[in-house]
Amino acid sequence: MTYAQAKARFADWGVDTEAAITALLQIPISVHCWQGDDVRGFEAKSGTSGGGIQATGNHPGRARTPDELRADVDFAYSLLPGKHRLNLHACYLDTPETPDRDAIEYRHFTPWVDWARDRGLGLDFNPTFFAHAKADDNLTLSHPNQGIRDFWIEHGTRCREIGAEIGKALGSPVVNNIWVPDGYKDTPVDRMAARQRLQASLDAIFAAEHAKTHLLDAVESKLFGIGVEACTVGSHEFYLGYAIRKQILLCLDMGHFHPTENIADKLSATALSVPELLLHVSRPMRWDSDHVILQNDDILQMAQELVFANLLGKTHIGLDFFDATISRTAAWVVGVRNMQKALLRALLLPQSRLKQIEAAGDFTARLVLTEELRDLPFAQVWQEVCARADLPVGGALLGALETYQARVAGRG
Ligand code: RNT
Ligand code: ZN
Repeated sequence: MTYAQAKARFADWGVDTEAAITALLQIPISVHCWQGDDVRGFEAKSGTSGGGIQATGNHPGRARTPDELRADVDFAYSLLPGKHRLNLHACYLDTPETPDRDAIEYRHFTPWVDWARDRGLGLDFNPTFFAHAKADDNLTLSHPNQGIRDFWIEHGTRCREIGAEIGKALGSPVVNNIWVPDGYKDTPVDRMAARQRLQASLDAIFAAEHAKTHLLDAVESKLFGIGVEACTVGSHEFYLGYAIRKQILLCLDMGHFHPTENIADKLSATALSVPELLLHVSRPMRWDSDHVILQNDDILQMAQELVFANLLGKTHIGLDFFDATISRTAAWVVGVRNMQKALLRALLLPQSRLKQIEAAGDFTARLVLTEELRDLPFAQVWQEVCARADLPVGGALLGALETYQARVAGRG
């Protein structure tokens, strides 16, 4: 089937494929830098991630320097339709200096800003509350020791300042997302004290005002992590309440809920009470929250909710997975493309007709049509998007990914 034929099929349903393509190309995906090097970062003494998260595998080609990581991301972007963002973690600083986390400054990140400006890209940012001696017990902002809390408060405060500077320099607000690993392996007897300490530390970090045109604050909840099975201080209820009270962004990571929960269902429910949302699009599998995303029902439903609930304008879509058993650049390209394909499919559905049928109470028609619509020729529209941008699909995509992987495989 040609694109013209597919376009006609969609037109039969009242769907304009050109409008869908235009809308898709306006949606930036925030690409997470940490897939490129297995969440190691570029601090003098960087090691494994800790904090209940872990990248497993030893595939050749891990980026060892900021220059290598930038080259890898550039390559990934070159295979993606549209214009995207880069999501940096504080431990990815690019400087010959060796500041501790409580001493980082904007100037330690300016090579990233210059790189982003050259390419017209936006950046996002995250404080790094893990992989550090002061986080070895998986307690940071909720640590019982005031000195340790102060260290991490200083880190969080500086990250907001750095994020605001970056946002100002690039003319695009930086989403600064706070995730802390804080929690307990076994059942605590004083959850309240831990949560009060986390709350007070967050209040201290958020005390400074930054222009929303430069910085958007987000907080990310979690259910559990490795070694933090009994209690996560920053649970979903904790951060939902906190984000509403502070009117900041709530970050929903798709890997951070019980496996039978439907994260797509949470978008409309939370969006009514927080100003904007941040998504960490991910794929949980058993105890791991961070597999490369597939075109599975979870992702399709997420994209459909974003489109049907009219939430694209108030949702920042970021990816969060790390797989070190495959080509890291391929992981990025497949992950971003899957998110884009899911969004395109949602944009190509006859939304108003389906909503009318549901409002009329005709659930039979809703079932029949939603299942029949799965057979529409979405693939031809995606291939058209790629063809117009001169991007490979299918076997040609694999070839391009393998060629680059072969070039980086010799990295030690
Ligand atoms: C961890 C959180 C968090 C991290 C990144 C590296 O479970 O999902 O977002 O993955 O900050
Ligand atoms: Zn996350």
